[in-house]
Amino acid sequence: MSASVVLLAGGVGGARLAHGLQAHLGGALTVIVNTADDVERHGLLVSPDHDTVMYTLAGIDNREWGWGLAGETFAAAAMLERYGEESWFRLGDRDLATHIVRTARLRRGDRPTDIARDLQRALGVAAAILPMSDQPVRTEVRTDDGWLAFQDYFVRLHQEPAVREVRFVGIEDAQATPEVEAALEYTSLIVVAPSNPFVSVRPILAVAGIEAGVQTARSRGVPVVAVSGIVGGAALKGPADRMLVSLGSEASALGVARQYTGIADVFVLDRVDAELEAPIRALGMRTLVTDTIMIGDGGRQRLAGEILDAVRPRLSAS
Ligand code: FO1
Repeated sequence: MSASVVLLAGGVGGARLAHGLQAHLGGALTVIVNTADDVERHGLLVSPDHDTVMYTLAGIDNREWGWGLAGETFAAAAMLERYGEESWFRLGDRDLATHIVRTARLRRGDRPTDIARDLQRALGVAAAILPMSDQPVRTEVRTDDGWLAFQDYFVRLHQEPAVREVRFVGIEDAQATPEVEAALEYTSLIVVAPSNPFVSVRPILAVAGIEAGVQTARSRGVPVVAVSGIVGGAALKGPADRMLVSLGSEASALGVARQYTGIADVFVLDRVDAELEAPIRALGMRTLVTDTIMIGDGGRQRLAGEILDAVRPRLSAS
């Protein structure tokens, strides 16, 4: 298939679907990743969603945890702990190399997009993984005890506090990179990964130029397919189900679909939620009911293939 496909993705769910799509598309896949989860640790910049997608597309990801590297060791982390450094955000020895290279090049003034591309090429990644912008954006969540930086909420506090509000610090100065704009301009299909709508997908769409780029693509007939990360009322991974409730929606595929009203043309939901097809269609979306749980590489390729087949007639036309 010569058509190009753009995937908007956050962490774990996004990485798995990206892997399935890359098996079909290779270099014709471009992943626009959320960078608002980025965090500085021990003086190094860590970009979790980018790195999770990169390691997964390189086939060296830690399948057990859903982040970091397979076969990872933590000798450096143990030494940092001996020096009294915080250790709740665990950085493995090989993962540290990524952050060392990234931080050194940022200090030399290189663009995050260029750094990301070179890291991906070194790992043999076929698809292109584009940071949503080259300017820093940081998600913060408001809990009953006040505002928290994202990783403090997600990792240090184990996603335990109820999230009342989400904000993206720095978003007013962030803009789509030329690479992101070009990807949206020339794509034949846009897929929204089964990532958290609030803290993975929304930050990407909030970057100046990205939602407009998506809508411009739609106006020329490019379909937008969103995949539910909520199955049977529960998130496959992470806090999306609880956030849907605490942020005033509902923990269901319909609650997710509502976040994409006016953006998604097709909504992919799991068989167990088939009774939600009618209310989701009432939002103005076509529906694809299938097994949305990706078990292993085969499951990732299957779901990706079903999405591509669902829009193929339009792909070849555009
Ligand atoms: N998640 C955890 O639950 N515990 C960790 O110690 C942790 C470390 C970590 C290091 C590098 C990295 O790229 C991701 C890491 N994550 C960890 C996952 C990360 O918090 C999430 O993947 C994203 O921020 C949310 O998608």
